[in-house]
Amino acid sequence: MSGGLYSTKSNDFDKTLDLKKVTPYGDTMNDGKVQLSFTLPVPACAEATEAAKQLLKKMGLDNPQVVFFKELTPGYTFFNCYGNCTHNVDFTSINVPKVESSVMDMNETDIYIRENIGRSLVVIGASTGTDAHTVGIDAIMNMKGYAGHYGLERYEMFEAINLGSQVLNEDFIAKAIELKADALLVSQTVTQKDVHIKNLVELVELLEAEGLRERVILICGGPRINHELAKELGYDAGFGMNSYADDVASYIAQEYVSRQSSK
Ligand code: B12
Repeated sequence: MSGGLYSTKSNDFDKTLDLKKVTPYGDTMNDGKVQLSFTLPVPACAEATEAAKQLLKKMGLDNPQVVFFKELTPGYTFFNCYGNCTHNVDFTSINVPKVESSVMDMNETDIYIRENIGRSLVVIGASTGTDAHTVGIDAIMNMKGYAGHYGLERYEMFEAINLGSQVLNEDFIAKAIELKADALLVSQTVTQKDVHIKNLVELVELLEAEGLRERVILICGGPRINHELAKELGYDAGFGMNSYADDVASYIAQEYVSRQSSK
């Protein structure tokens, strides 16, 4: 007997990958399976799970399932759900702007700077404005580094100064002037009410007012920052999640050399 309800054939799953129609992968190709979680401002009850399922349907998910729910506090219920995404995207048509530099490791960057610049580059970093998150900027700058990538403080050819968090843009600029910074590294984690945009734009405006903007390599980073956004806001480069000191150090060194040679 072949096929039917009790078939033991396991090779009849869809295995076709069409990059023009990419959809989520759960157990098998093109099954569209996604997991998502959210909170509804209603008490936990049968009507609440039904409301969650109806929302999933409206989000374009077939076979909506609530697999976990719990009332977190009276009147607010949290849901974990599964569903099959009915949409797809054309992966081949996507082109995302990226920082254009080749990534070197710490030793290669140090050698590159020694040979092409001949002095240490001064880099100042901070998490600015009201942002109290330090782990991101520390990951890039700390001697110990992050996920096996040493931070800028460890490089021989960077003088790296980490000002910490909640640094006012004015104080950041004052330090940049005092230390004759070659590059400024700004970290922004909180994006509620677009506070990061306001803060990042303010820094560019203050640098322009001081006549400093073109004299520094201006970089921002954070979990919700990307190169495209950074460029839009007037930065030279932006780095998001999964970026390391190697990426930033290589970029600064190569950008510095490229600016010197185009002078
Ligand atoms: C730890 C933490 C805190 C700690 C921070 C302690 C500290 N010393 O940093 C404390 C408890 C203080 C905190 C407070 C708050 N937090 Co908080 N926090 C987190 C948490 C759990 C982890 C962040 C983190 O350390 N990530 C690890 C680092 C390594 O990752 P990263 O920052 O993305 O950095 C990498 C890249 O982005 C990049 N990068 C980052 N910066 C830079 C800079 C440059 C120049 C470059 C090149 C690269 C780069 O490189 C890094 C390495 O790859 C996140 C949730 C999460 N899981 O992400 C929430 C989170 C960031 N916090 C959040 C919020 C809302 C807050 C508070 C407002 C909460 C409150 N209501 O009080 C306050 C904010 C206080 C303030 N004034 O800023 C939200 C932000 C939501 C948003 N979109 O705005 C998050 C996402 C939690 C959530 N899901 O709601 N938080």
